[in-house]
Amino acid sequence: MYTLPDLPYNYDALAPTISEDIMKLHHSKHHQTYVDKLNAALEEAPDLKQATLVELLSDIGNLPDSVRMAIRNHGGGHYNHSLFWEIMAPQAGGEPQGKLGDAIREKWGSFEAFTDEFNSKALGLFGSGWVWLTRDLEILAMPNQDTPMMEGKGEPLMGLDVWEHAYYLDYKNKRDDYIKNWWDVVNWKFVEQRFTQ
Ligand code: MN3
Repeated sequence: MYTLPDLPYNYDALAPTISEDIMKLHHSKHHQTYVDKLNAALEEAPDLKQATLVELLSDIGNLPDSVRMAIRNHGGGHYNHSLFWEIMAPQAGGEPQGKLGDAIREKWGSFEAFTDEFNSKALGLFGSGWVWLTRDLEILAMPNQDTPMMEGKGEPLMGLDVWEHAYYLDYKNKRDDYIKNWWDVVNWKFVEQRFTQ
């Protein structure tokens, strides 16, 4: 059975970028629901309990019809949010250093050019979804709880939740302000570890 992971910091730690109210609701209600519905889906298909979540999401097309959509949405939701909490931290932000920083500057020319492309894909995503940075340094906007794993692109390095539940209490309809401010809480040390491991 899957369980809700603890946040690696307090609910108020990311304020004012993301308020305590949003973090509580997002983690203890939204994420908990993904966990509960993923577990319920696996009760319907107990053979799948032996597989890891990464295996399930990477092979989404071959799952039984009866549970494929539930695992796509709620398994994706559980994976994505578990990662999201880890790639953020208080007193974070800035520019990535080390190999990841070098690779980003090599591909985009500057860190700013990288964030410009990421922000414009986040702003342009219609409805609910995520913007991902893949292991191959591709920026992908994907709907709902879809992940690059579902396209054979491996576990993402990082991603931004642009569902309204992630920002609406603080930012209302101003998704652009949420996206711009979010960079202040990106935990580049953690993302760099994912890149080099
Ligand atoms: Mn969310």
